[in-house]
Amino acid sequence: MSSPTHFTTNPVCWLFCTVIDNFGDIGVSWRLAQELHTRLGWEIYLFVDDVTALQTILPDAPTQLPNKYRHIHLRDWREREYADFQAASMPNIIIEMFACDLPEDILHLIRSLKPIWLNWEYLSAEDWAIRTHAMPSLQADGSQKYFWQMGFVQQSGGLLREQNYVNQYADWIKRQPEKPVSGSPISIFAFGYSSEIWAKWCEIFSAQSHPIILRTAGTQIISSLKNAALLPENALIQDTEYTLGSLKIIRQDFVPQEQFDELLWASDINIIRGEDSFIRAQYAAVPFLWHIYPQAEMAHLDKLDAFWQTFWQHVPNNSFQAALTALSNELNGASVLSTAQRAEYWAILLADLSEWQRITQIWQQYLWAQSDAVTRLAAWLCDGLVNP
Ligand code: TRH
Repeated sequence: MSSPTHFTTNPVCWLFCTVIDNFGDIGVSWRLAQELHTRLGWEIYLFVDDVTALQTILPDAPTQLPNKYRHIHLRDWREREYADFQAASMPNIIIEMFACDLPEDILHLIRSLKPIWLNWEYLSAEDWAIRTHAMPSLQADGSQKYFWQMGFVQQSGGLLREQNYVNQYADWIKRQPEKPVSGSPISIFAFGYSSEIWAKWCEIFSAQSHPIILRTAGTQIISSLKNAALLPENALIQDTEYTLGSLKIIRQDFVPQEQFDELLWASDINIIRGEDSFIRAQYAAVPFLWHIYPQAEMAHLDKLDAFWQTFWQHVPNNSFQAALTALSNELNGASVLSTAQRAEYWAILLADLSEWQRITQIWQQYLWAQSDAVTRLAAWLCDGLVNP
């Protein structure tokens, strides 16, 4: 793995984020900005094209740019068009989040200043992503851009994890009262994309002999249930709860990003989406299913497969594998189960939540045994200094 050869102390980093939709782009960018500042002491300029997305996950974020918020300089920009870098300190490092396209004056600046230039890529466990991690790519103008590939293995760019995450998690666990051995409802947190699957799965949940609480964040699951006529149009607008047989659906309002982990820690099952929520759910060591961001021509299915293959390489082969695979495939549009199969697979998982939890704990420990993405980035930059 080659790495760039020039770096200074107290670096200035410009980070560019395009909000394509939803909150994952800004969610990951904000976490990265915070980590680079608090851990490495870098001065960070976060260029963001949709400050309202930032406000959804951080309600006290400023509405007017430019601004400085929690030690991060926030600046306006538009992909390929312009970036407000007036009076900004010049960058030693430029990070494009998720292959966004920089405006010409920033490219001009890269040619003249020659900062370290990274493309911080979408999360993938696929082989090609691991192979291309930290590889340089020569641009037409002679500049060098490096790929940073987040991932689940030591050879990848790693995952974002705050230094105090493990302690915060342990403190929270300690503060929780003992759970009653039986009788309490199974609590599912679901934050997913629009899909017909939600109505089908809610029908299964509503027919269980055991009570289930489904907390759902965002608008897409509730809209999907209304489209399928499982919920009336006026449900979960004024009221926050709706009951269907054994299932109580609760509308979960958005919480600030720093409180998001607690939602995941407090559940018995998390069905999450995107990539930031997905990583946080894995750290929570609570049984999870991943509603992956759907891509054209079902390209997301390769990514999904690659993740589960990596997971099962590190978690002992388990009687849950078939049920989890079948339900994960159905959730993500790779297959359609019959009602009987769907009910049977859910019955397997719900019957032994402690076993499902045990395997997610093994996976959590596997991830925690590895260094996080910011530690890897710092080491990579340092290595460039020592071994030019
Ligand atoms: O919201 P997402 O599904 O969005 C993204 C984008 O669509 C993007 O274009 C796509 O490429 C990417 O997914 C894969 O992604 P995710 O990971 O679920 O991000 C949600 C963020 O919102 C995450 O940082 C957690 C945060 N959040 C809160 O802060 N509070 C909340 O209550 C909830 C539910 C989420």
